[in-house]
Amino acid sequence: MIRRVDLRGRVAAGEVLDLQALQALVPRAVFDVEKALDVVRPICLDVRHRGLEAIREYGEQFDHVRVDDLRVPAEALKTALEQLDPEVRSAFEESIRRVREVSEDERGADVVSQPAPGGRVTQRLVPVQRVGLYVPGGRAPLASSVVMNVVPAQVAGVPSLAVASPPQRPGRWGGEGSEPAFGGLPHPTVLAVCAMLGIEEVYAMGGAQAIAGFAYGFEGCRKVNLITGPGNIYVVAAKRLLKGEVGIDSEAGPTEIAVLADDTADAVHVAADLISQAEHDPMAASVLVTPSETLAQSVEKELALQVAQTKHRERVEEALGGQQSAVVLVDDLDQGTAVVDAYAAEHLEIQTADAEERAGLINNAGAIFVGGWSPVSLGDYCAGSNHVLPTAGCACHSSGLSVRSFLKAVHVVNYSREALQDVAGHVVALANAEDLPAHGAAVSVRFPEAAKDEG
Ligand code: HSO
Ligand code: ZN
Repeated sequence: MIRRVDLRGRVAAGEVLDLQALQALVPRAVFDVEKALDVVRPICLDVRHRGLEAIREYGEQFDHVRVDDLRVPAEALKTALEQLDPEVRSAFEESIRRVREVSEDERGADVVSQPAPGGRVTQRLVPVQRVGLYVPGGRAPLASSVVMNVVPAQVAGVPSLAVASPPQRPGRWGGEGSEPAFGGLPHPTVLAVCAMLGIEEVYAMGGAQAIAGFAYGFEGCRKVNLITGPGNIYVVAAKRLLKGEVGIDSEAGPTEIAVLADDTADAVHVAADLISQAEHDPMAASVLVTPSETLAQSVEKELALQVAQTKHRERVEEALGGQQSAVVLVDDLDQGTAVVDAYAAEHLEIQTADAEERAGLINNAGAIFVGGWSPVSLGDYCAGSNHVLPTAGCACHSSGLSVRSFLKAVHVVNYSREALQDVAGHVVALANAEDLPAHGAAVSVRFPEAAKDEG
């Protein structure tokens, strides 16, 4: 069901596999954003010109439900919260509490430096003023993504937050007509979590049209400065297309889990973790990297047993059987570490005897889960860490969502007369070296006495 890649003896000791070499061995799922750009370009243009009516029409076409008023009424948010299962509500409360605590610890403060007497540079952290948060509503309604987007934005101090999530067809969840009140609205759990977090501005819109709606604004919705949150390939393509018009977080493709494990790992647990992320998407990647033939065999056996029992079996089988998933056998843990570091997984679990030290050797991963008691599922919901993370190797250059994603750093420069005079000669010299004498003049004009002295 899951293929094997045997690197034993194939990579010379000490040789480091680069990303390209590894991509050939464990290729990522095909997620052709370029192609999707062609699909979303006319949609975004249309939304730009026709606004609300265009968003309605695309919603009807893609979400199969006509929504006249995209803005979710306050009453619906209230009802969704009242109807939320109390057990689920208290779980969300704990999830929110943990993510909030981590975000607050990470908020950071302004930094004041004085590189010369009387010369001050302050780095002020300023929240983005208006943010649009996208919550997907496709295969599974990821209400936990509301927490992961909203809480860090609130802790950053973003004053204006709007949420978009696709409208659901009536009766989509639990049989025809079972939730008639929610037809044409985002999933009730998504609405309930918005209500828990005090979000009042929620729109029943999804796909590329929602991203364009946020980017350009439309009747009843002001344009936002930044759009964050995961979505399907059309959402990702629209974000890529409109980047610049608005800010975006990193692109999120199909989910990925890599597990680096040795003989001390529990095969039952490792298999369960690989299946947990495969459950998201037939294109999800589950990769085990180990020097232990024994563990590899036990995990393969366990996968067969657990997959047979799992609810979304078809999806999981497709993900595990895809070229993007593999059991990779390596000569030793050091080679395994180089392999997972080059792969730069969205989620990396390290289940080895020396897990904590080994985690310190990793540079590239969206998030690292250390030891046997920190599974990815914990991070998906309740670790306090964020689950909106870079996929597709983007962990080499990007970070997951955090309070920092919603803050901009502004340098505030404040020099005294004396401090400017002290450095004036250097500014003039550098300006002349770049043949930009007016730059130098803007400083020297302030010190006519000095020019006279020299003359
Ligand atoms: N593992 C997903 C996030 C998620 N899992 C939401 C369950 N709900 C991407 O990191
Ligand atoms: Zn997940």
